[in-house]
Amino acid sequence: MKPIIGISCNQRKWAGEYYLRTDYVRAIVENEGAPLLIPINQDSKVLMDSLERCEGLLLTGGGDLGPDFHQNRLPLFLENVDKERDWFEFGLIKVALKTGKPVLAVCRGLQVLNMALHGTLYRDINTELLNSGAHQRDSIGYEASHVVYFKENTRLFNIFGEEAFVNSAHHQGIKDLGKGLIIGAVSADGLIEAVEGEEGFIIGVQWHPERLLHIPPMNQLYVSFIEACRNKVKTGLNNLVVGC
Ligand SMILES: [Mn+2]
Repeated sequence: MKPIIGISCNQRKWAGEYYLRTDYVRAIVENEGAPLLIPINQDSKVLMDSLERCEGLLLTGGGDLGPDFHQNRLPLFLENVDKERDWFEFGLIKVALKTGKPVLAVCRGLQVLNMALHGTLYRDINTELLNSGAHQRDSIGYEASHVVYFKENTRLFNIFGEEAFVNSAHHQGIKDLGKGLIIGAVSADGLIEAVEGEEGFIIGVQWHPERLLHIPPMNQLYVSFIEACRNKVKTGLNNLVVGC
């Protein structure tokens, strides 16, 4: 049996549609996982029952987390905010962490993961982080645009080695690291570009590896995630989640 990977979906509320970029499904299917798309909803029992059937959770990219999730409540610089999606994914990550399932969190997903473990975010790295460099250089994300440097003794270092060229399409980022997380990679300007759990398989990356699958380590990240799901690797961060 292939491990079932729950994937969080986005929505176009005005059109009455849920949607998901095809790259995520391709990255799971081509690496021996079975995707289960989870649409935005606020029913906590539905979230729990959906994830119970999954071996792991893939949190996807998207717009900015809304003002509910920022300590600095000024609404400036927030783009494509969807409050329903914020609370849906916050609910999903809480269930995944509480039940100890492997998590791969991409771009916005990394920010959701960090918030769920009591971390904080830059609302806008270009105004809040001096010399932050250009992280929005490539809005489509099929080409790498800046380097990240991996920390030794991490799962990410084992996959990527010392450094990698990554794509970048974000203007927010991690300010204070969440509890139970360690830094996996930083960019040249010092911004945290990847995190992982102190134990188990929890990985968050600020870039989009599923849009760079032709680069072997990017695909290997998905391979390792699906392997952890198949082996039911437990995380042990269950007592650190916000609202426990
Ligand atoms: Mn970046």
